[in-house]
Amino acid sequence: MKLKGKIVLITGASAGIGAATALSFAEQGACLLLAARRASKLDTIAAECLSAGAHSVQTITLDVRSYADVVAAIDALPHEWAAIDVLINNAGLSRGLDKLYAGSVQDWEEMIDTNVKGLLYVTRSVVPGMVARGRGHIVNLGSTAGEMTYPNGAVYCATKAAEKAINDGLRQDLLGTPVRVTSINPGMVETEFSQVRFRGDHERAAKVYQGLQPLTAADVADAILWAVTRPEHVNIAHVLLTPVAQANSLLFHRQTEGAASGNRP
Ligand code: NDP
Ligand code: 8X3
Repeated sequence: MKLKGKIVLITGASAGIGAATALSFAEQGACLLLAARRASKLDTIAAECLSAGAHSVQTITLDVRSYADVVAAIDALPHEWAAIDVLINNAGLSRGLDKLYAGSVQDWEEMIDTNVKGLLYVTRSVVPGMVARGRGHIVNLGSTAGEMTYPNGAVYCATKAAEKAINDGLRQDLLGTPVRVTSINPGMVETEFSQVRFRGDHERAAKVYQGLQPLTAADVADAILWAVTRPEHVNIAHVLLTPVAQANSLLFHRQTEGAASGNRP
């Protein structure tokens, strides 16, 4: 599939994997709809995308946790932007690392509302149009966390296990249409993710990546671009990518002296 002139909606495009994906699709000449809550960050990414070769860019200030806002944003798209070809359900976050029985209910709700319900809301708003037009591709951001739960992260892991089920269910429900569905499941990627998880505690966030070379957002964007640009009869169901120093959710090889290989800081 060639991306020149194709309409691509990326949620969570203001940072990390979403921003890197926007740039890599911009280089292919795509028309980009960039959605997130932080408008000023989106404006910066939009300008970078135009310089990188995007055909055109629109930003959408949107909190995916509100179904009404998601529906309104999609309904308000001008005619020339309405026929979305590729939806990248990337908006997501983790909050805290706590034993389940001592966790914050507010944190649980934020993760579930964003990573599960937000993904469903955007999918529900965009995919009927893809089916009606007879073309489209949905890419969902999963995680190694959805394949294997780790201590103190049960609720974040549960949201990514839900993503796996939704991805697989959507692919089954779209059977008989030409619409494709892909889950991209990265391991550790150095983005704002840990800053958000630890609410701006830079020291704690840095420890997550200590002693190993994590994936970059561009590495994940590359996998997304690859999945989307396969021939139209090929559906990539899921891609699992990790740093070489990570075997799964639990097992890491860190060069830091004294660090146990399986440590999750
Ligand atoms: P970042 O924190 O760098 O980026 C997250 C993006 O999601 C931001 O653009 C943020 O924008 C957006 N976002 C968060 N909440 C909302 C919301 N309610 N409405 C709209 N947008 C929202 O993290 P990553 O790039 O690392 O994460 C992207 C995805 O990749 C997530 O789904 C994450 O779970 C997944 N992932 C990340 C991994 C990692 O190790 N980093 C590994 C595996 C998967 P804003 O704040 O402006 O709204
Ligand atoms: C993000 C990767 O291992 O921090 O999904 O949960 S991890």
